[in-house]
Amino acid sequence: MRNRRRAPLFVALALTALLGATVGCRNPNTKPPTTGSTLPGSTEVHTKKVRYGPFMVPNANSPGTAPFGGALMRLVGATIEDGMISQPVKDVEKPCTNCLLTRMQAGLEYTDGRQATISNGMWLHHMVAMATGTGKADATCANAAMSLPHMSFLDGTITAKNTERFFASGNERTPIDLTQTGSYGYRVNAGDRFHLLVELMNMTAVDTPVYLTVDYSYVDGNAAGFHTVRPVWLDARNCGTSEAPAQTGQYTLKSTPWISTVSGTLVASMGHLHDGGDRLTFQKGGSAFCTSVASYGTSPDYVDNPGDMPGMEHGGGGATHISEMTHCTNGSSLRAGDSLAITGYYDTAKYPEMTHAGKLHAIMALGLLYYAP
Ligand SMILES: [Cu+2]
Repeated sequence: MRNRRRAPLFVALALTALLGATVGCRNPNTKPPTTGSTLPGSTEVHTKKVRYGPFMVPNANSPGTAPFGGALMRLVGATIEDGMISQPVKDVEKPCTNCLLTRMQAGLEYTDGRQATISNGMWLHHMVAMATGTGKADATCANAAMSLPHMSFLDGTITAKNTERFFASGNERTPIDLTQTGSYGYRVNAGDRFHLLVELMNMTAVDTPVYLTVDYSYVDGNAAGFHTVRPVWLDARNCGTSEAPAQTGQYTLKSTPWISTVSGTLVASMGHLHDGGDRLTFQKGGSAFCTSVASYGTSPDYVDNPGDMPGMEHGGGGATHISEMTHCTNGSSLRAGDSLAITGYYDTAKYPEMTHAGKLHAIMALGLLYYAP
């Protein structure tokens, strides 16, 4: 059980292997699928799945792998548990350039393309996608004294002032669809750089290579009638690891309000909680405009294999985990001076929290909101 791969090999793999996979277009009457843009101004929607990795996730009995043996994480009070990998990967593949991303959804795949899910012992614990480029700045961390998500790349050219967190996923794999209330997309310019924070967990007894995937939909950057959105990351533990200590019973976690400096339209939002979480609300000026509700075990992929790893305490015995978080479409207006915030609601009588080594697993309460200036 102790034959885990060493970190340097892994880092080399992670940094070099960035592979594109399937590409398609939704409109059947057009040219063969392409990853590039079509005619300038075209509203044709392209889809592309990008596979990132492979990431070798150590078996459940082996120490987790993280940069510098987890020293950076310990420095900020976080820990890397057995059977986990936590990996910043900079300059990863973009699905397109001079385009607008209209939909994104993360996934996890074995090297043969099969889906890797809780039911077979693999967790897409977290992924965060970040973009560096002209006009990019992290709304809620750009003015913070330090921002760990940005610093973790150990690259002075990646800062919260020029790099923004624009997409994220937990294991529930909530899709972001920016076209539900209108023609919106997240802009990707030719010079932009994409980076990922990847955290994966293995509950099996075997070191397992997997790819993180993102299914992107996009249109040309000048698509007629389309507007650009900006992301706002609202987090009860913002600019750090996002992790907070778990409590028991009914309790809430709140973010620091973000005061908008722009006016526009609220387009979409979705929350992320850990097991034990019931719902997450987004507030504008103190009143909720979106409730992102957690559902548990709505598909067999989110139910532990009853036979998994006795002694692994993350679940086991057929426990259910968060399988969906509601995605909100908003449409209401945003004005300069408005304050935006989130509140995460936990209820451990309703939904058990996960434990590890006899202790409650850290929890999160964060929401990602998109507005069109
Ligand atoms: Cu999380």
